[in-house]
Amino acid sequence: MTLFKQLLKNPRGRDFIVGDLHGSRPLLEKILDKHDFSPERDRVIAVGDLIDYGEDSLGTLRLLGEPWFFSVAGNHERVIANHRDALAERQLSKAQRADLEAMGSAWLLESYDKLKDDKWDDLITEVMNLISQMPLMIQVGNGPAAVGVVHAELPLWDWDQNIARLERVKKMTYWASTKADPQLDTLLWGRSQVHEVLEGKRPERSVRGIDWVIAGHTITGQPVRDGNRLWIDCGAWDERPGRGLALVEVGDTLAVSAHYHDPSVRTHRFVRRGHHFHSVIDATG
Ligand SMILES: [Mn+2]
Repeated sequence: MTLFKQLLKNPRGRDFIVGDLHGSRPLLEKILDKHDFSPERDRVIAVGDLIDYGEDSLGTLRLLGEPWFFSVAGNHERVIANHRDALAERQLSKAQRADLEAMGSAWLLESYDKLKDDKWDDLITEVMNLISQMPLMIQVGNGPAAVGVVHAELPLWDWDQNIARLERVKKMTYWASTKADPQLDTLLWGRSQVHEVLEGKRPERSVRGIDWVIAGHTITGQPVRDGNRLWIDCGAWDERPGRGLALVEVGDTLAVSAHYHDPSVRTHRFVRRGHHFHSVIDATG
């Protein structure tokens, strides 16, 4: 098993790509209801960071057990894995605990402190089993209409070259290791591309060999597009107005709806024909 996962085109229903959930399973369920989501036919692909900050990290991570739910890993899942041995043995150092606290992992630390050994064993085993099945890149569909999903950003400007690099590392090895891997860390931690886009520094750039690349990781007030790259972390766990969960329906057009806590909804539709994009806002409020 490698860190790349391909999902064949969904013959029966729709595919939705959702932004960083950070424990926001209840909000996801509410928004999926609004889109008449069918667990028998439709699928959800998440951009990672299922855990930390929000109200139900464990419940959100457990979505990975649903046949309709898929996710790439984010840096928050990676940090838990970095401390897996110390967590399992209940031997966290002060520095390790501080690292987890800074990541918003109070949900896990509370159980670490409170649970009896057998219950803690069950919990940390379940958490690590779920995290260790997560890939770092997902491709939905194949051919020129395929859509790529990654947590932060791609280090190489060719989709297949990024896959080739990932495929050198076995999934089991990656999740068992606690060493940083600079070649792969950009996928989980990188912000330089989205910052460049927000600062308007460069002409638009696209990733070759894929129709769209969808990522999260950096909270923006609304989804940000540059070339065929789209960042959709609108801060679902943060209940203030102007934050919310973005959901992308994959189809001939890319329908991107940002559901704010206000609770307004803004929908953009992106049509890609050659190098021309048309963004149509078709609903506000
Ligand atoms: Mn992140």
